[in-house]
Amino acid sequence: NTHHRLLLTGAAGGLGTALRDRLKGNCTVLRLSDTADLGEAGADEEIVQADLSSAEEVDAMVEGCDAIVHMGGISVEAPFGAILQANILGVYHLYEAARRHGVKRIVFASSNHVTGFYKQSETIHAEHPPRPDGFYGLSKAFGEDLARLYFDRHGIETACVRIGSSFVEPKDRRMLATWLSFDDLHRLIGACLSTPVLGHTIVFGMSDNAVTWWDNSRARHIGYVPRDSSDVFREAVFARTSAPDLNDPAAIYQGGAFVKAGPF
Ligand code: NAI
Ligand code: 15L
Repeated sequence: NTHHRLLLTGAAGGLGTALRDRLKGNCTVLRLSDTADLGEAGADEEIVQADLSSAEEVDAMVEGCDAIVHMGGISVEAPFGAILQANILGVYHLYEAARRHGVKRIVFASSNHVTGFYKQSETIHAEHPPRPDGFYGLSKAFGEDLARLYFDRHGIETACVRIGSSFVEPKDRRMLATWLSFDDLHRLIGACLSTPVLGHTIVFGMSDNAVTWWDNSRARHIGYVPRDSSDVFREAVFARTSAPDLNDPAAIYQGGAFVKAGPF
């Protein structure tokens, strides 16, 4: 176990649900939080309901934890007011609580939509400037910068994991490049939690896919080695989808359909 009490926010969501069992091996006690129902606390689990937009609730959620996996928040494009509350204020409240309570390491679920306006014909790495494809991606870019401030000033280490597409299987041709299996997500988080020196690091959350737009060579110190690949789904995905219209922005840009979502 790398940590005693590990907090998982967004625990009722798609990835939170996938991580709930998997993260038990990474801690003694797993504290689960969300606004949505989390059912009964299992063995070695604690449940703390909290709205990320409330500083008080977030403070109580964080107290007593020694590391955080922050999955909570709005996970798709949405009106700015909603993003402001859940993602922008939410991540600020989280880091303020972490600072007050001495939490020293955080894994932040960032997103590939921080760089959604790079082209699918480009390979980018962590030091390319952000090119968010909407308010959602912009809120994740804010979270990454906020995490950098709290590292530089307070020594709180963060892995900003720019998750590609983490689902049971890749749903379309774009996701052949962006897919991250749940097991690789867990491997990546485990590596972020246990590497001796994390610092403030940006890493793309992807499996070992043959087609990729992202270069993780600047995050070698994390020690993440993916074991899954979208390649095994390639034939089936090609068979059930048609060739993309190359004039469609969703086929041109890495963010896919997110580059066209909104305005609200
Ligand atoms: P999800 O939408 O299924 O789960 C997000 C959870 O956050 C939900 O259970 C929701 O109730 C909770 N939440 C929303 N607003 C909240 C608030 N104000 N206070 C407390 N809880 C709140 O999303 P998913 O797919 O599980 O993603 C988890 C994280 O990973 C998100 O931060 C998302 O942006 C990020 N991510 C996910 C990707 C994916 O492929 N699944 C890709 C890129 C990023
Ligand atoms: C995301 O950031 C979303 O949370 C997720 O629902 C997917 O749409 C993913 O990106 C993607 O780009 O496929």
